[in-house]
Amino acid sequence: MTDCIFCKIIAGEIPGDIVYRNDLVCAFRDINPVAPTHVLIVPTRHIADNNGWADDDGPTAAAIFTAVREIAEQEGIAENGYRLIANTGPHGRQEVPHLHVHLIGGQRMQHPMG
Ligand code: DGP
Repeated sequence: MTDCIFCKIIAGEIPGDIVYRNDLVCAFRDINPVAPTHVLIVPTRHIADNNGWADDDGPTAAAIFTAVREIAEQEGIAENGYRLIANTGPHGRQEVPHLHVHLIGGQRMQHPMG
C-alpha cells in the first residue's frame, strides 16, 4: 500500500531499524520505545488490523509468533519474559493501520493493562 508508513519501511523506502525479516514478516524497532526492547512485528503483506486476516493467512500468523520467539532470544529477553500487544481499531487506540504486534521487554512491566 503506497501511503502506508510500515509498508515503506518494509520496502526500504524510509529508514527502519530492522531486526528480523523473511518473506512473510518484518520486524523493526519502535520509533518511540517504552522499554529497553520495543520491536514491532508486522506482516509484509499489508493487512490493516486484526480484522483483516484472510483465511489463507495462517502461515503469516504463525510466522509472527515464530518471529516473536526468535527476536526475544536475539534480544536476550526470552527467559525473563515480555509483553505482546496488538492494538486494533479506535477503541484499541491503533495509530498505524498496518497490523503489528508490539514486543516489549527488558524490564518488569506495570500491571495491569488498560
Ligand atoms: P499503535 O498505537 O499500536 O498503532 O502503535 C504504533 C507504533 O508505531 C507506535 O508505538 C509508534 C510506532 N511508529 C509510528 N511511526 C513509526 C515509524 O515511522 N517508524 C517506526 N519504527 N515506528 C513508528
